[in-house]
Amino acid sequence: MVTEFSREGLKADILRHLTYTLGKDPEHASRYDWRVALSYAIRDRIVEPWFASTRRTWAEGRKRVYYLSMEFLIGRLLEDATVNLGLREAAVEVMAGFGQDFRTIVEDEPDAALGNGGLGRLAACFMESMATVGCPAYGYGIRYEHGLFRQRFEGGRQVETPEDWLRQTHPWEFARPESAYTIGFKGHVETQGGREVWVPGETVRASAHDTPVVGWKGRWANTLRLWAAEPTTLFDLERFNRGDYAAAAEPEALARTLSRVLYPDDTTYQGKELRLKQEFFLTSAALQDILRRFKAAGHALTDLPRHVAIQMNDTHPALAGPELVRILVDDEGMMFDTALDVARACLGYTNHTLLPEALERWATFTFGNVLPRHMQIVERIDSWHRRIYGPPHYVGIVKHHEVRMGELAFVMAHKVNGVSALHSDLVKRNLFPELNALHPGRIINQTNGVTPRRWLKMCNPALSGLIGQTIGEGWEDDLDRLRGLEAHVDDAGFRAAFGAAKRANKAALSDWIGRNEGVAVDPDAMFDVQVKRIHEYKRQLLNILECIAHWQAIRANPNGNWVPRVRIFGGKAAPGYAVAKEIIRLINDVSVVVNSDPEVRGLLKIVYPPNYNVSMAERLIPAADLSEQISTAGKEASGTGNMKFMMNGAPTIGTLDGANVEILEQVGAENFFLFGLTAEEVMKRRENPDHARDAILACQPLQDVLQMIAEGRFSPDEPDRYHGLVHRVWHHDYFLVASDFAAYHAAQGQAAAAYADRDRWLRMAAMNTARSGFFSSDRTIRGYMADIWSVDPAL
Ligand code: 26V
Repeated sequence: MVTEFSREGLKADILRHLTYTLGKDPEHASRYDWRVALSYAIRDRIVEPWFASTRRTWAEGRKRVYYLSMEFLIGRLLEDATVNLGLREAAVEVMAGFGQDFRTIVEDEPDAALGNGGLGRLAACFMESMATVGCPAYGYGIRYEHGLFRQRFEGGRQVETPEDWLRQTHPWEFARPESAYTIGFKGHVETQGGREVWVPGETVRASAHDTPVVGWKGRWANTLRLWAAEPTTLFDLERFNRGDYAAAAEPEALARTLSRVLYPDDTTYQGKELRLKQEFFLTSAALQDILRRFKAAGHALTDLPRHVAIQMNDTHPALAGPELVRILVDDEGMMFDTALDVARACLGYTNHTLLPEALERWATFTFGNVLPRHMQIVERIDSWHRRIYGPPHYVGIVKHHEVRMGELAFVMAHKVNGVSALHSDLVKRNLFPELNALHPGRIINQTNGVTPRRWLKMCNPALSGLIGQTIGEGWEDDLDRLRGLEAHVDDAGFRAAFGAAKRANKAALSDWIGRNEGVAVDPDAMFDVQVKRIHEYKRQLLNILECIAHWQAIRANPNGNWVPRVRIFGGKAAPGYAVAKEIIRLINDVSVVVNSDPEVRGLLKIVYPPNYNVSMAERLIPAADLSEQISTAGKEASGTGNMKFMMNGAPTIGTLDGANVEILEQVGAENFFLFGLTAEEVMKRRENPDHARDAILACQPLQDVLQMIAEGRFSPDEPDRYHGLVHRVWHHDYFLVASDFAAYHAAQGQAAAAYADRDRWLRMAAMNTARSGFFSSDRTIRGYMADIWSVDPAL
């Protein structure tokens, strides 16, 4: 309940922060000043529940979860915190009283883009859900000075520029210079008094920055602790005094590169030493912090698993295994076998990809050079495992002069999980078949989810208002209640209101596209959206080829009964991923031709706003009619965007891949546009060396589309620009774009027909929202707590 009292209090606190924290006269305060003052006032209101949660965790001796992740893609924090504290209305009014528009203030905040895509955004949703369900937890990550690059288009091509979120004051964090640890690298191993001792050759400091993460209704708050790298010695005074200023600053420069930038490539694994150092930096700082807190409670180290659960978000923090063993054995004097048991009982590993090119493996040369003692421990773990579970099935951790991080994480974890039912099955059958046979039951599934506070309540006030009016409050932290909407789907009044909410979101998006892209789009057209990283397996290429076929069909039959469409793309390509960048350029080239074709008469528009990020997702997803989830079956581990669209009332056009399978199961085939080969059929299909050629020759529209691209229809200034791309579709179509094209084209036709029947469409859309309860990340977190962490919720 927002009372007059809380409103007055908020107002006073904003003014106080503006005046005394920022030193600004309200007369001269800028938008930035108002935003930071409001953020501090909101942050103040998180501090009490935050302290209370920490006190309860200590007092009740609760087990804590430590979520280790190289990425946390959190986006903006102001509105999220305001909504969770139940203060959005109050903030809107109070800011209006100051002559400030809350929306404008909210949008002034830069995104914290400390992640690439799905894996990092999942970590952010998990942090929010752990706070909502009352799971005592810390997120550990790196405080990158520069998050994911900014994307611009120049002549349709992606251009990257550095991102700079910390240029302005970041009001959400508390610097904790007193919580700092020394992190070692390189050096050598000595035997001292019968024990192995690592003597690092380089050191840096990891210094903590804490951001409180508050859950729904402010009932619980946890900490996201991000580490910044600092030099252990500030500078070389001797060199400085000699006037060699650059050389004097070397230790500082060296250290700071560690937390300087996020690696922007989640496609292809590269064995870069800096990346390995970043991974150890995060892992070592986290483990030192965990053990410091554990020891403060006075428990015996063998009791660690009763008090501590450590989750490795993919293999990036998989050094947690050998590092924990090193601390227990070398520093604490535990027996090696005991240390292994203790470590394994604490550790869990989540796998997020099957793509072989994205699986981490380090050359033993690099690994042994950067982490000499860990190399010895990894070899000892490997031989221990071989001895106990040995041949004939044995798959090594160290093989062909490489350390395989997936195998290491598997062996060191008591549970290994995939992120959707299909994916977990493939993890068992294709990725770790031998290890699965040696450790039956270790691999489990935890289907991903997303937080409905950010991805429905906050980003879609129109729809959440209608939900509240229809089924009452309480769905936000009990999303299965959305099922209550089903009873209203037959009510024409409800359907009209559902349609009106969507229409309002689409009108707002049309305005935004008009202002930012200079493209006029009709809010009554069908908004068909594909937003995600650009990857071959996600098949944005399939989408744009179908756009061209659709355009041709309109031109061939201008008087046809066409459903007006806006095809929206969003997403970044890794800077070194040439094929993905070529696809971006093709989409932009096609949009120029199609959007300016008078014969199309606005029946088809293609828009690709640059720099897709969390904030753009919050704008696009509530306005989407159709959700594009068209990856090659077997390649998308789960997808989480697919769940956000579903919640916001957008039916899916998609393949049987990742969590699409479970979306289909929940929503029913009549509310989903299914097409394409299954994972098994994909494998079979590849056995035919002529699969692409056969598919192209059997599908005239596809043949025509490829012909037009090859002839330079979309690149008249450089007709052979896409020769390579077209050649690859014909001859090296690994992701089966050609083989799935005809089915996709047909499914698009079915979607158009469904959309043309307004009543039918609104039923489908509403059913998607009504049946999306399963995809709350609260459900996922409760699954991890029960099946992996053995933690009871405090709420
Ligand atoms: C790999 C690497 C390699 C080293 C350089 C940096 C880097 C960063 C990320 C990755 C792996 C990315 C794997 C990933 O993002 N998987 C996605 O995880 C989502 C959450 O589980 C899931 O929904 C998506 O389907 C899956 O692609």
